[in-house]
Amino acid sequence: MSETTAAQSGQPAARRGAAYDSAFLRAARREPVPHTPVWFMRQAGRSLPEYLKVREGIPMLDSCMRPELVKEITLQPVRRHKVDAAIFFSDIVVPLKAVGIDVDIKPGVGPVIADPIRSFADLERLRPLEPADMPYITEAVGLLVDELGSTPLIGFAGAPFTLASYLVEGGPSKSHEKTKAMMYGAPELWAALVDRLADITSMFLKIQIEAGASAVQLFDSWVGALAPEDYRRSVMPASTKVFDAVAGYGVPRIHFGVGTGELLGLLGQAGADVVGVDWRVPLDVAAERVGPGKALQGNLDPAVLFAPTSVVEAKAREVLDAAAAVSDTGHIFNLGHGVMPSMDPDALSRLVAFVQETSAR
Ligand code: 1CP
Repeated sequence: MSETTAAQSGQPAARRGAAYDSAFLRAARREPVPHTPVWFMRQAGRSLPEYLKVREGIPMLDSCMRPELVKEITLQPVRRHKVDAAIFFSDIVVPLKAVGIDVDIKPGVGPVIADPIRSFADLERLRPLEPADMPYITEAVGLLVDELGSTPLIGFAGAPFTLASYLVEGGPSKSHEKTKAMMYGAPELWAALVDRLADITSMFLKIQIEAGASAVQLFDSWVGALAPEDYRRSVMPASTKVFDAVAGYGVPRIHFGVGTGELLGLLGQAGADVVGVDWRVPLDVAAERVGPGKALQGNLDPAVLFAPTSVVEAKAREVLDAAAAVSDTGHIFNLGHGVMPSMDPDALSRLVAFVQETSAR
């Protein structure tokens, strides 16, 4: 892949796509929109019967390496829910597998790492990612962009802290105890680890953008486990490195984490164009904490989807009203975290229509 991007050569890269004037990309750039755009984190996946059908008998990580299947799964929620953006079907651990880490996604558990990273010697197993390591990603993004037309495709990657947690713990963790033990107790090893992960993540995003993704989201999912000062000192430089690495493309960069109420000011400084907010902080309050010049994404409590439609609509209206109260902030409607497997897909489709119709200008 050439180091010279379209943006660096003077050609506005973000203008090249058919999706440039979509409500989603306009909101991300904080421009006027015909309606508030809406999509859902984890919109593809186990809540959809058509997903369960095409995934039958195919392990999760194998499915991520089959471009035609990735295309079909990515398109399923777009067809069904009429969301304003597609998110590429893959997983945050795919680039780790691509550089040779022994990782598997176990059903009902999540990513499991055979040999966790715990020492400087282990770090050598985290070699740099090259585009040639994942031709299936370039192919799948290309197929999708052709098919999606004016609907934007969001590329994504895991942020250094969230990836480090899986690599150091060896699997999903609520307490992140080994991860934090390394961060506090072996700061030089920690800094080297998150720096290597920042480079891998940057390349994963570049590969998706070069293939045609028109926005990217950095999933800093578990960063809410950190106190602000620890985030600022030990994690933020690596996340900022990722945002800087893809700045030249001119595509919107979204930054999302869970439980980040106390971190929103720092997330606003880390380098993204759009800050994702979970359901714990109303968007008008979040806008104050994030600071000026950023669009916001969020933030309906996913669990609200299990309540009757009238309640879902009342709570969605609260989210729209809170965003409207800060009129110069672009707003992308989303859940405060991902779709849950047990959610009723019809309730999600109704929510999409409600948001698009209620917010129509
Ligand atoms: O067999 C299956 O269906 C496994 C379930 C599944 C799916 C559908 C996993 C395992 N990953 C995915 C796809 C996926 N993962 C997507 C694309 C689909 C979409 O959004 O529509 C995305 C964006 C991810 C990102 C991801 N993977 C995150 C960040 C998002 C978040 O929820 O905060 C994280 C933390 C992961 C790790 C992971 N992969 C899978 C699971 C169950 C988990 C979480 C495990 C844990 O609790 O730690």
